[in-house]
Amino acid sequence: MVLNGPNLNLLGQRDKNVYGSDTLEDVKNLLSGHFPEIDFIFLQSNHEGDLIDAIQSARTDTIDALIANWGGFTHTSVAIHDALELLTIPKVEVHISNIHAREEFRERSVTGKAMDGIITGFGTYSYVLGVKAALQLLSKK
Ligand code: CA2
Repeated sequence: MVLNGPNLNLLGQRDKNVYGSDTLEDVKNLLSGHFPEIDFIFLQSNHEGDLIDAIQSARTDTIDALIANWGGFTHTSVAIHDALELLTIPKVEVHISNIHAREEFRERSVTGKAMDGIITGFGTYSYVLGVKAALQLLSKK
């Protein structure tokens, strides 16, 4: 499952200097191009509750791993953090930009404390690296 948080529906339309020109549809295609054998569930929501519902829905045998860009909720959401703590599959957080090279308020990832790891700063290729990291974690299970 690949989850995308608030404003990522606007990817490729604004702030191209920070996030590049790929749209979220391009990211989806990038993943299916790199991993044709994987059946991705790819979602975006601007609503915290919807993202929490999706995390809870991943607590089934049918979802092998979670790759997520929580958008701005990364830096604020205790509720997403708490939902993640209850999810035991591999969980990889991804960011298009390098959150450590930007404003100070982006330095801290609240959600990241409940993920297995964080990939940040490789443009939309961060998603590809996120899937590779999840596959590595699954191979060790
Ligand atoms: O670098 C990332 O992937 C972020 O998760 C993106 C979030 C930001 O709040 C995080 O600090 C880092 C913002 C997503 C907003 O997406 C936009 C896309 C196009 C234009 C404007 C915003």
